Amino acid sequence: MALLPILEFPDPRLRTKAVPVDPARVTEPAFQTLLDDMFETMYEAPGIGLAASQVDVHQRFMVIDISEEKNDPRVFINPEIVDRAGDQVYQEGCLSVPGIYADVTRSNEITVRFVDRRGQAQELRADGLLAVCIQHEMDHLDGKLFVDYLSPLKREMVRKKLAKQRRQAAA
Ligand code: QAP
Ligand code: CO
Repeated sequence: MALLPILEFPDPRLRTKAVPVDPARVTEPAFQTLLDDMFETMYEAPGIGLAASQVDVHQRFMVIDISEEKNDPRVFINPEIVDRAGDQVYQEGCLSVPGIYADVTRSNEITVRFVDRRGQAQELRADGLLAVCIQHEMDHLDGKLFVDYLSPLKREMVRKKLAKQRRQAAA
């Protein structure tokens, strides 16, 4: 197991559009180890979701665990939203944008098709926080960040705040 470095905004690599995972590769040891390393990295942060894009792997998958007890690990490979209903507003954060939180409007209820870590096709109806988290992580796979929903001025303020945080951490 290993902790993976997380890319941070405004790193241009976070803008990469991820390519689909070959489902035949999912059960290979190298891919399974990568999943375990992503869970370890997410739990250590601590976070509730981590997309492969955030650890500089530009393939379409992510890990999520929204449980309090950190005992409900979920893997979504090649996720696709096939149905959505309603809207909800949630104050989001992101491991790639540390210390920044902002309200984002997303679908309240989604149906997502994906491949699980055993390589099996699945369909899941999700709402509430899980639905928010799936949509947030899927945005990463398309090179999109939650701060992209803010005005350009607010996004610029976020960039400056992160640069200042980094300067102070280095000093
Ligand atoms: C995405 O985000 C998410 O700023 C996952 O200093 C967020 O795990 C989905 C984190 C909200 C739904 C709702 C953020 C940790 C973790 C920080 C995360 C920080 C330390 C964010
Ligand atoms: Co994120």
